[in-house]
Amino acid sequence: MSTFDNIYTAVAEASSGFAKPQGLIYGYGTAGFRLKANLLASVVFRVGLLAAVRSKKLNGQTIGVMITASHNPEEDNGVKLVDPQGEMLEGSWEAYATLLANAQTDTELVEALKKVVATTKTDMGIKANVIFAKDTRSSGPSLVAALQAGLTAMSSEYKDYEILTTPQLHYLVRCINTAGTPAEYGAPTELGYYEKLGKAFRTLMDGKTRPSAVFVDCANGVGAPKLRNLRRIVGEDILDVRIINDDIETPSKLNSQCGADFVKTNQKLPPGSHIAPQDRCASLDGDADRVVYYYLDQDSTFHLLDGDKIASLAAMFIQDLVKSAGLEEEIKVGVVQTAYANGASTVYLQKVLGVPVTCTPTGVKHLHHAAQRYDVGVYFEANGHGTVLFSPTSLSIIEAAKPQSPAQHTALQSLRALSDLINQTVGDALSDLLMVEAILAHKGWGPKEWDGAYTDLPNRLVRVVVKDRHAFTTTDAERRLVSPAGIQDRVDALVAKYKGGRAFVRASGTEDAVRVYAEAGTRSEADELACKVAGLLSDY
Ligand code: 16G
Ligand code: MG
Repeated sequence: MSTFDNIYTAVAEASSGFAKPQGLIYGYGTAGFRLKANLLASVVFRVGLLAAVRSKKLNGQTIGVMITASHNPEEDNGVKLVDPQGEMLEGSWEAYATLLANAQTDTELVEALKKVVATTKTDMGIKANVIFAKDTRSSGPSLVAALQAGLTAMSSEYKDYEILTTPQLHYLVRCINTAGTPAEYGAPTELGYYEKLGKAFRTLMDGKTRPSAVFVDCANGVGAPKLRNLRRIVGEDILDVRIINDDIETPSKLNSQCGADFVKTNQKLPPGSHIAPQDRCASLDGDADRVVYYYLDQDSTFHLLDGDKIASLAAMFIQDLVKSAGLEEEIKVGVVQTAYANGASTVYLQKVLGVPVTCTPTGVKHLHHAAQRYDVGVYFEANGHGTVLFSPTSLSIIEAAKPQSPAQHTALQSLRALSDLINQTVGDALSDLLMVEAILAHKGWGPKEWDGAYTDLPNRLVRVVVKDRHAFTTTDAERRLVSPAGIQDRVDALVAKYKGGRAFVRASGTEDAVRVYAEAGTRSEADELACKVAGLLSDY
């Protein structure tokens, strides 16, 4: 008997209470595991096992587990792991999560667990530390019980932070792991999160008058109570937030006819919004890691200010601050986008602002890693996931810089405050919201002035159900298809017929479908191009 057989026995015993449904194949994808909540107990139990192994592997550093299904309907749920610096689980471990989730019997599970431990050369003698939280879904508590059972079987230490936004959990993980080091990120409490953001926001708003109200649709999810907390700590004298869609007591309302995904997909106001032309409005998603803005113009026409607009606003502002601080030789600002970024935003960033732009495949982890390669890396998906990363070197430069004038002093102070305000672990709707509010206040802009930086090219997104989406493989950051053979040439031939046209096809990572995106000079041309490209897919 090895010393750790008692752990494996405990795992086998506990796992019988969380049997894997027959015939289902689970996969840890860009958003972790996500599906109908009633199919998730066995998966969450096993995520508990893996979280403990991951913590042991990393010398007992704290690992996070978030139970949420983001913008999905209330009957869904999901689970994902957070690595020690608050980033997404390292890519190579996703396969271990999938392996554990698919072990059919208790015996197979123990075998799979032993395999993960052996492959990763994990010392089972190290104490594991895990923290977790959940969103407001009614299935959350039972999934937490499954998680606790997995952690207990592994004799892991753990702490339940109850209901939080996803980015708040990422923040806590980083705070805990950096406590007492030079890179200490903040106080490892929910209050510490609000205080860090609040202090930074007040510094940025120093000398500014309170902007007009911003109306925030919280998707009837966790963002509502948390934004209320944030508003209280920031201070209503400087931040006028009007919260709408904050009913977390009625499960069916979560993400229903509201929230960032609804607004982005339908390009319209959530029904029941009572707003006037030029009011600033924002929508969060169900776990508050995504935000989009929008407004109505004088004719009550709806205008979306999506992730691309937020990235452009942030890049413009930070680039100006870096120049004003006299640091433009030392600190280079760059932007990371995906193929879904509106072509007009890319042109604006490169040609007008003169900042480099990198394109990566869809999914936060890809953008995050690419942004880490810039001194200051602004990354946003068009759908509103994103943040701004300050490299350790740029932070030291900003910290050490000696201002030569009052203007330089102010710029440096603003840069320092921004690096505290913007969540450095993951895209965070609450933090991004404060960033946008602060920038608009500095510029004295309303939504129309912000929107004026560039005009979006008309675009159309179409979802197509195909026989086998896995047959659609891509290259060049998902902008070109490699297979099925010959299809990309046909797409190219269609695109060539439209002036300023662009289109690409990629398999969804979250749904059993293929997505087609098209852009062109006019609305009808964009629709036509998307429709024609979608039409090609039926042949495959
Ligand atoms: C996931 C990703 C999101 C991406 C979306 C694409 C994370 C945390 N989430 O929700 O960034 O935009 O997938 O979905 O990475 P799709 O593959 O179905 O188009
Ligand atoms: Mg989300």
